Amino acid sequence: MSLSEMNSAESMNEAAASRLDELAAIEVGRRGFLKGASLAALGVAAGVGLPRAASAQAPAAPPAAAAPAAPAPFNFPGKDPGLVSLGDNPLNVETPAAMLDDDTTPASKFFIRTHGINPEMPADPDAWQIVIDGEVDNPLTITLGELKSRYENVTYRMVLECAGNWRSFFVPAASGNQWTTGGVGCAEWTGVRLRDVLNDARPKASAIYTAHYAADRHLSGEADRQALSRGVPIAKAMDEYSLIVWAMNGEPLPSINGGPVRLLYPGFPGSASEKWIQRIQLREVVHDGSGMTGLSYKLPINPVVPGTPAADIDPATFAIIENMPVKSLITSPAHGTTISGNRIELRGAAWDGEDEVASVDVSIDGGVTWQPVDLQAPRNKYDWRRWTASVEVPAPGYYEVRSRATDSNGRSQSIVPTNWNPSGYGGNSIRQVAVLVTA
Ligand SMILES: Nc1nc2c(c(=O)[nH]1)N[C@H]1C(S)=C(S)[C@@H](COP(=O)(O)O)O[C@H]1N2
Ligand SMILES: [Mo]
Repeated sequence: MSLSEMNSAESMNEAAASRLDELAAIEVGRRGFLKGASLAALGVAAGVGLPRAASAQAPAAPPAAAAPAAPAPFNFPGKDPGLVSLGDNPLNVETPAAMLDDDTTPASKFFIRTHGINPEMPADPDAWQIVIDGEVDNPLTITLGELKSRYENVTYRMVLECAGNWRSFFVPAASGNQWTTGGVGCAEWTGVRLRDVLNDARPKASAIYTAHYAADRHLSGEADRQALSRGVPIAKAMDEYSLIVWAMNGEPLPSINGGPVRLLYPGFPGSASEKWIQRIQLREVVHDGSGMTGLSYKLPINPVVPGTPAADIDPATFAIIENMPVKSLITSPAHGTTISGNRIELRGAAWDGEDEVASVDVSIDGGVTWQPVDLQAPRNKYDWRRWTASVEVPAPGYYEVRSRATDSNGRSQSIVPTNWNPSGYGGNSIRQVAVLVTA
């Protein structure tokens, strides 16, 4: 064997080991749900709990000498211990793809994104007050109890997704919480249309933007500083799906997800959906609160060189994100599952911002060939579309299964992370799960 042959044989073995390592990492790393002894039989090191194990773009980490402990179970009242915390202060928690397998995401599995010091649930939620003021002829103060009884109550199942979801796949790394794919959920939200309430306040013609103020405090503890105070164009506030909500899946909205009452602007970055809402001011200018300035929640108008420091970028060359990109996930089987037989039964979800999911395709050969899935109808606009597919595998072995959604405008998910930006917003590159098929 020549030296070059030896080298390539060696690197192939290394690659195979890393791939299987990724499988093992997920199988035993996340709370030890070991599915079978087959990987151990293959001599795969267990428990390399890489948070980025699902990233095909990131180089796989070399096998660890000693298996690190599995991440501690997430411990929060009402939340599933299988959620993965990205940080405690502020608290940010994501949902592994295999835990997004329910048609409607239960509150217990719904991700958490906070910026500051979170308020507690008041003793009497219905006494919670919301002020509508600013560019209106009739400023209002309304309690949650009045909201419930005065306006038509509506329920829609809609996706809420953090603009930084998928951030961890950017190369070079973008700054912020390293969300993999779990900064998203799709729940049934009950509330009233924001426009019904705003119309009672009689917006002036000069009102072009909302400004949201909430009960959470800035991490600094400074009393007047908002943890997050974003807004949306008035047209979005007047959209029939823009809501003030107090219930999630028919239950009172959990405090950590904004209870007793929050805004919900589906299709927009999650940050617009202010939790613990206390005041909605209408403004004659684009709001400039916390999370509206600099490069926050903005994307480059023209592509920037990956790795450009934020300090070197003029915010005027970036635009506020108003539409989330099309995405899909495989929610079953879990990444790293071993199955037997000659078919892989897949389940997943696909969703979009302001546009609609038109089709989803899956591939087991790295995108050489694709086949369509069975796509369920959305219940309403902004709902995700659940899908299933039964994929035949030609032979036992190792497979990476990918899904790719395409929207009504013909836009699809990117092959690799694209439109790099320092804060890592807007990533929607094709994801995959690894599956080991035994005879
Ligand atoms: N008051 C307040 N509202 C907020 C936030 C916050 O930190 N404070 N985070 C926002 C962001 S960035 C997102 S993605 C969503 C997350 O909602 P969730 O925690 O219910 O999943 O809430 C938004 N609303
Ligand atoms: Mo977010």
